[in-house]
Amino acid sequence: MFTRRQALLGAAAAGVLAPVLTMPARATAPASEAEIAALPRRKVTLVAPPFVHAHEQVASTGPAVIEFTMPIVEKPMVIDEDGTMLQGMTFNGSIPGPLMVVHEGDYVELTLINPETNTMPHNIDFHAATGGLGGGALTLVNPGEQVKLRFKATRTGTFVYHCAPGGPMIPWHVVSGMHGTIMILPRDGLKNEKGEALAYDRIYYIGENEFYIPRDADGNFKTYESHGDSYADTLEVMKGLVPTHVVFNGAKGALTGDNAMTANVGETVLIVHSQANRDTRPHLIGGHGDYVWEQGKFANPPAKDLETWFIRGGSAGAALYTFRQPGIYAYVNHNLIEAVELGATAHFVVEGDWNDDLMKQVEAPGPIPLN
Ligand SMILES: [Cu+2]
Repeated sequence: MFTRRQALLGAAAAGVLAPVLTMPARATAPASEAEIAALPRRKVTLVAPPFVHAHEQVASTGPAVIEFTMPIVEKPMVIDEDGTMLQGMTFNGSIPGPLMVVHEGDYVELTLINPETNTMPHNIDFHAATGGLGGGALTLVNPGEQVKLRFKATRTGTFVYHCAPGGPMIPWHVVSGMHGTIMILPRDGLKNEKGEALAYDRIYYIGENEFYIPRDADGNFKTYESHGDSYADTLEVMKGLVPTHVVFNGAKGALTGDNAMTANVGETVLIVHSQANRDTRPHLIGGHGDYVWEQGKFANPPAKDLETWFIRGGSAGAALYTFRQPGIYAYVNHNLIEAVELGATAHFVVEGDWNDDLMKQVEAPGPIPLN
């Protein structure tokens, strides 16, 4: 977990006044291979969502080459409390794939591994990258192959990445779990609409995914032996555009109960929310978005005080909220049928002191007095 204190230490280490790259990288001349080779390199170990690998909010150094490695994992995954099985496809073994964090001007260098044990070709399209189908054209790997892609992080924000191996394989791989998000922070960190610094104490990554699980003649969800086995039936359900499940982080209940996200009163949490295929509308019940980059792009000032925000299919957004009351907060897709019936609900468990000024039960429930 990355803290505000670490962010401030990072800023202090940078001497604050130290020159940092503030010009958009896309406005500068292309760097030569020799210049890129001279940059420092850093390896990042990715972690499974909703958690996010350690990172600086304010960059304490200049641009670097940030090295990531992601294996592609095809595996059956349980997606609800009834044991319904998805023939899952994942980046790094989780749905969604991990949140990757770099700064503007950094180079992302990804080694994408398709192990021999897999059955299908895969690739990766980064919405943050420029050219080559977002990298999709340069990363198609068969089982038993790996590939290394480098792209320059020229625009700040939260951007989806997903598999896009061509034709109907594209939506099939995406709705089978092959999507994630990269967050490219401004080198000097997040800012509000006045250009003042914003920081977070905690960050969580929620990747929403709808599933299309075929049913048998009795209406029960079918289980398949393999991805290939499930393909034709799944495509038929997909073409109906009526999902059987709409979930956060790969399964109903993946972020509720014992798996709830946590925070303390007074802490500021950055919630990154992606949907690679379909629109959604996150809402924190009993809370708000203090600052929301609905489109997820930090070059635009954040909207303030939102009740519900809109995440376009194929994008990721970010909401910053300081918790003011303790309790269990439900964080939902505010299509409430999708939240309650289909699974798109998460929980935040927040500890701290209740503030009567903000809310108080002035009188407990009781009988209605007779005149
Ligand atoms: Cu794929």
